[in-house]
Amino acid sequence: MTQPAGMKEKLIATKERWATEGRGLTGAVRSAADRLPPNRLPPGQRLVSNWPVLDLGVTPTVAPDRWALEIAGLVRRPARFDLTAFQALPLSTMRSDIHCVTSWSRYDNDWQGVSAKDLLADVEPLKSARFVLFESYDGYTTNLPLGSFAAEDVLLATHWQGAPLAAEHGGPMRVVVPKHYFWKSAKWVNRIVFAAEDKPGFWEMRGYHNFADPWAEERYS
Ligand SMILES: Nc1nc2c(c(=O)[nH]1)N[C@H]1C(S)=C(S)[C@@H](COP(=O)(O)O)O[C@H]1N2
Ligand SMILES: [Mo]
Repeated sequence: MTQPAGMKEKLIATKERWATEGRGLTGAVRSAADRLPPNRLPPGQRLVSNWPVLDLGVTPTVAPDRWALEIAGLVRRPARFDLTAFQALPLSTMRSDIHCVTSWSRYDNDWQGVSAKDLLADVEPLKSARFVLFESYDGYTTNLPLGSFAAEDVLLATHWQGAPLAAEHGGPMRVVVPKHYFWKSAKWVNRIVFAAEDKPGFWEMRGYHNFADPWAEERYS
């Protein structure tokens, strides 16, 4: 996708300003019980039925035969999966909600792909691995504690609502981490690095919360 010069910088500057202003914060004080169902919608969020596209304004095109997922760092078995090898991993189906920090949420997304649990069983993180960093084809990065990545509901998704994931939503493969704001769900992932130390990603370096729990309204740092 092409865009006017400076658009990407403008978009980044706007989101940095939102972080400084605390845009969208309700200030509601919530108990731990408030975070559980039936409070399915996190504070300050509104429900949408469409699926907005949010990224740095550039959709990287990756030909399926050039696509690869590299697993690096503190794992017993570092790996490089091409699409065929990746799709030979066990297939999982999951339904989850999306919560974007720009205040929209979308319920009941049906995903298909490889569960983080199955990937972890394949590469075996070492005891010293505590954090993961996702690196994408557009240069985007985001970080998570290994525990968040290892959660039951985390998926390396190739399909949405029964069809291959559209390029603008991260196809051929994106990560889906439902318990965190959606910027933690990296699109077009091509490398996952396991490390002992945490390393802030693109938005985490620009005023956004390092952990990003929507029910605790961890929007900004
Ligand atoms: N590679 C990559 N992944 C990314 C982003 C990005 O710019 N590049 N944006 C993040 C943000 S801020 C959000 S809200 C979601 C948006 O995903 P969607 O466009 O499928 O709604 O992707 C996240 N993953
Ligand atoms: Mo976002």
